[in-house]
Amino acid sequence: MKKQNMNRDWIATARTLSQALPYLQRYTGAIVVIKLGGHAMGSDEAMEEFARDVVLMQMVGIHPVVVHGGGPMINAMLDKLQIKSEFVNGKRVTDAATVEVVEMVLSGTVNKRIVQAINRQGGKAVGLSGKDANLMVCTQTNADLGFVGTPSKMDPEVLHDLFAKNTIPVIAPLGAGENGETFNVNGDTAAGAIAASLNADRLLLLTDVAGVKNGAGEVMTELKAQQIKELTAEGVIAGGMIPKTETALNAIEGGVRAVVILDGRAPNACLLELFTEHGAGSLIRG
Ligand code: X2W
Repeated sequence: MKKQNMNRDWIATARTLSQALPYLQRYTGAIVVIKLGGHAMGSDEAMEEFARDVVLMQMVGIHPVVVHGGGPMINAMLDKLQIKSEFVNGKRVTDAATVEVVEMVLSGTVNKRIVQAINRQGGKAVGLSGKDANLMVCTQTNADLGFVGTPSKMDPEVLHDLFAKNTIPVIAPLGAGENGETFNVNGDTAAGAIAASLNADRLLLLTDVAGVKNGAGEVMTELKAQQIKELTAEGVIAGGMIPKTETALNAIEGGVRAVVILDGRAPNACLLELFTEHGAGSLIRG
């Protein structure tokens, strides 16, 4: 690289850092819950970059919480074991054999991959599921879905303990039932319930789409909860976006300040959202 270009690069880097100051000040002490969906979990390099962003958030005074999915990874393991699986309204019909595989994949492989990636970037992550310390107790969602749970009683104390120790919680979306059952919880639903229990400042839903689109197919950068309701009634918000916007509305009603739906595959998506004027994806407020 020529010296002149290099100077320009460094000057731009310094300016970027300087311009981030108001955002850094705004988020000091803030709780930011990040939902990392299975479809947004890419290569090892992408995971490394995500982990670096999470560690950076913590270094500047944010309390990040990662809640993850892993639907595609569960599908791959069920295929290998020749267990058939189907979804009804975005939720996996989960029998006793399936829930065992779900827990093995989510609490095992997927959770530990994220924990390890964060620790390799110099952070201190601890993996847990909704079962740990009674974080997320569930009831059965409906009998036809089997062991699919709806969060019914949240106890986020363990998360506050981890914040006090500068430890980053990484949470698999499983919950215990009152009778000792293991429940499979949709990752977005779990992230929304956890964010609400913490009265989080932000819930970032990292997906594989750029955000909520209007009738013309353009991403809407800011929306009110009421607009979401109208766009859903008009059929503009449809399909796979509905569980995301429903999670956003529930989270906001539950006390989360704002929810952002954004493309987790975009480079440094979380930093772009939190630390620049530009933001990323669709910001939803009450
Ligand atoms: C999900 C849990 C994982 C998940 C499942 O079994 O696939 C239910 O459907 P993504 O990657 O975020 O979609 N649970 C009840 O939500 O993963």
